[in-house]
Amino acid sequence: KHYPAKKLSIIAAPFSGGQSKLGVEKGPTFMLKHGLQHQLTNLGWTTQVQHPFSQEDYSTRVKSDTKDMLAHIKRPQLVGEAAQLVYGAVQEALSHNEFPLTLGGDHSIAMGTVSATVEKYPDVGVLWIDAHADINTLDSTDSGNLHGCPVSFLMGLNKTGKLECPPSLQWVPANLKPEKIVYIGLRDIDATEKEILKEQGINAFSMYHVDKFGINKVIEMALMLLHPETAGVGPIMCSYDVDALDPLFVPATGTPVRGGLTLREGLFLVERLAETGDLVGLDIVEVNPDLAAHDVHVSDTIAASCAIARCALGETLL
Ligand code: Z70
Ligand code: MN
Ligand code: MN
Ligand code: MN
Repeated sequence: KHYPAKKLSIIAAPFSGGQSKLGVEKGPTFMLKHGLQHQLTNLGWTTQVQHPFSQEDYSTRVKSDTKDMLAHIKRPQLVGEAAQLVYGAVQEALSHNEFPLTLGGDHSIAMGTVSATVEKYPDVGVLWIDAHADINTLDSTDSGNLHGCPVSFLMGLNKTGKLECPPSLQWVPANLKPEKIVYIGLRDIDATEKEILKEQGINAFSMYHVDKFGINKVIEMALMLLHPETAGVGPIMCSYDVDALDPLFVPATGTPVRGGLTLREGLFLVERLAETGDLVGLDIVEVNPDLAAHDVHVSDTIAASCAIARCALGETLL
């Protein structure tokens, strides 16, 4: 319904500064080398690849810029700059009625993808598929890794804290309301994050709920929660951290947590979103080809990540 012209803007976001493990910046190249663009063309999409970081060298800056700290918060300047470039690329795609498919990179880039999508579709519901809640604030984060914080910035939770929001992240439009995000797949949440989720009244389906209700029922409930007035119908954006899937299927990621979604559950989820015709944007993040003990770990991870994109964009089994 939203993209009758089936035009796709694949946004390559090779960024690793939101966490501490190098290699996650290789995600986009590996997915594209696997043939993702051609696979999506075969589904009837006109595709182009955007490189918002073409003028930057974040890989070098991530390694060399040791002064980019705010208390224990790591690389706020770099993360703010990179996410803002991604924000611009998603805005651009949406302004041309292109579907933005953003390939990470770590999950801090979702500060850009989600806020640009909420700007374009003010009633959009965000499905955050992840083992983690990524809602730590500057004050609550233990690790200081900003990929564990994007949701707090999207919701404006760092405007009132003890640590002042660094200038590099003040551009983030705090346009995501707590009732417009639902999580699926959670199983590794900090105590501080549990409190924030409760305080903000955010709806979340952990792996417990996936086991209890099954993935189909969980998605139906999530859609109803995001669009209560229209019986679950309305624009949806999906920010998909591949660590939501069990490490059996996606071993090459920075923070694998056992007990995750099966590959079929993870693909069904996006197949179901494609079926609604209301998906308006997708991120696929946290693919790290360097964190594999064997070559087959890399190929499994890349194959699963590309399958997420294809299923979200219309591939069906029959
Ligand atoms: C933890 C933190 C996180 C992904 C780890 C972990 C966050 N809550 N997210 N891996 N993808 O550091 O804030
Ligand atoms: Mn364009
Ligand atoms: Mn995660
Ligand atoms: Mn994440």
